Amino acid sequence: MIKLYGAPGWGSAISELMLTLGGIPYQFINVEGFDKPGPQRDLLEKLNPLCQVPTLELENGEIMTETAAIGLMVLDRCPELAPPSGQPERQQFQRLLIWLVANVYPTFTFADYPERWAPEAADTLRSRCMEYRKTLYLWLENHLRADPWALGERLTLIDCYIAVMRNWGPRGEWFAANAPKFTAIADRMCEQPKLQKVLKDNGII
Ligand SMILES: N[C@@H](CCC(=O)N[C@@H](CS)C(=O)NCC(=O)O)C(=O)O
Repeated sequence: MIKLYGAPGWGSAISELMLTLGGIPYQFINVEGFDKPGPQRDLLEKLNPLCQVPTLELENGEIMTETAAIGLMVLDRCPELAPPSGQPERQQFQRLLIWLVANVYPTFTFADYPERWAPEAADTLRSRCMEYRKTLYLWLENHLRADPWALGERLTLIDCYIAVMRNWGPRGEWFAANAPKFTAIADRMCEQPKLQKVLKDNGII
């Protein structure tokens, strides 16, 4: 079975939602506190030198990281979690998947640990990243169909990011006021019967 190293509510929740939607079994290994020195970090660092979650150990012992790559692996097993090739939604799915991890996710890398990158200007780095992230989310809002899912009629892996990221900065109240489509999608994800346990385990509902 896949071993999924993660921390409740963190990025590992995105991959948990993906695997759960795909009906792919996994064992969750809680490495909460991995971002500080200690046994959890020692364990995770051996598997993933970036020491990030999610980190997966696949059935064949291979290590898999990066939510987008995990998503592509899930799609190999469950193609119905993306629009079929040949439909225009397919390209938008591909674009948004990479766009999220290439643009939004790095703002967390820098803003969550600003003292790592700019110890002399940590507060400025944190607040600039947050302002930039808000502009990214406003762009995304304009590219969401939300009828009812991000890409239209079909629930896709993009919706997994939305459900988890709504709880991260700038947080739910900001999204509700500024990104109604994003909020509606996150709310819908929270109602999915299949996802109730994983959402609860991650403190999302
Ligand atoms: N590009 C990675 C980013 C993963 C990531 O940044 N995860 C965060 C938790 S939400 C993390 O582990 N941060 C710790 C660190 O960067 O040191 C992905 O898409 O999986």
